Amino acid sequence: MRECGLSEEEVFSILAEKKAEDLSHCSILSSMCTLPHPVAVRAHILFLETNLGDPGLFPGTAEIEQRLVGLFGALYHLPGAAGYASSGGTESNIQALRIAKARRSVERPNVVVPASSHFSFEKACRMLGLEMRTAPLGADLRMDPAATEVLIDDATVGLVGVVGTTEYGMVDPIPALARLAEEHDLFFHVDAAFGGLVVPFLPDPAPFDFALAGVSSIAVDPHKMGMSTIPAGCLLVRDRDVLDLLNVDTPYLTVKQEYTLAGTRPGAPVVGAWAVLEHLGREGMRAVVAGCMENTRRLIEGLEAFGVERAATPDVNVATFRTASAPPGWRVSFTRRGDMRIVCMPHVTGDVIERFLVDAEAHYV
Ligand code: 0PR
Repeated sequence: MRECGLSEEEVFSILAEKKAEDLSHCSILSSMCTLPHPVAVRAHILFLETNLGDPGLFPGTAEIEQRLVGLFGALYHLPGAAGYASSGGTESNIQALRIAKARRSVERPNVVVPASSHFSFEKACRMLGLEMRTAPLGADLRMDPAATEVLIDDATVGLVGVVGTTEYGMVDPIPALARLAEEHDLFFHVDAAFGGLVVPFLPDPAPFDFALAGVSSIAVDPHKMGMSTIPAGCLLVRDRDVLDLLNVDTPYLTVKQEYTLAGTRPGAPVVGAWAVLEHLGREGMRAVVAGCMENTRRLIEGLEAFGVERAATPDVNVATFRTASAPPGWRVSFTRRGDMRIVCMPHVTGDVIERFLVDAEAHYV
């Protein structure tokens, strides 16, 4: 650290230079994050210094966090659902598996996750000493319930299904998995980090939420399709008591116990997330999702017209293609199987897709 500080202008000139090195969202087709909605930015700035880790000091912010939980509870057909705002899908998934492990004491516990699950489950299992059993997918790239059941035994404490898989944008057969969870008394966590703010707004939404009796918890990330500022996730649980399994004493805070993973927790993105969803309402979210799905279809049809085959017909706005090369100048990603992957986030507008298709024609045809 410097002995004598730089002037504010000097600091900001360095920052401006570094910011200019970052990619602009105009060319980013590989991200599940997007430009924050202006309403999120405004709310975020207003609550910059708030800390949900000591909620008694920020009761107004804490109230908005609980309203966000209430909003998701209502959206997921359980208005009384409990939960809290996390830093994103990774934390929500870790916490869900902590609950699954704490709920049943068995020797050498295991959890069953789909082969398509996000790598956060591997982190969670390593941290928690859980054996991770990977259930194969069917030809449709969705978790196969029959092949899943084979992996369940007396030491299985948790089951995971995904709504909007990271790589191919598929929705697992949650009703069949929920039945399995009930039959085997498993904690069933639905990772809807991405799809939780897509599927409810589709014209014919697949059932995945608390309306299914076997669903125990749901992860959803406002900092993905919710257009909030980063970091904003949310973990919802059917039964409030399971959160208490994670409690530790916090004697000198304004609350005497906490079940969250992080201690200090930013209020700003949480308030931003709530503000956007309140502002847009279901109607606004349906319009955002319809636009993203339309762009996904347009992209798939456009590339197929150039002879680039789709790798899947996705349930959400993730388009994948059987090609290992992308038109220059665009930031796309590639799946573990080597397919090109484009996430049609809100910043990937119709104009962006058309510009991409012009470059794609020159590249592939
Ligand atoms: N669950 C699912 C289904 C996810 O897709 C992700 C992240 C997570 C959990 C974990 O969420 P957090 O990263 O918020 O903890 N999916 C994206 C991915 O790993 C995240 C991402 C976003 C990656 C933007 C790159 C990027 O530029 O691909």
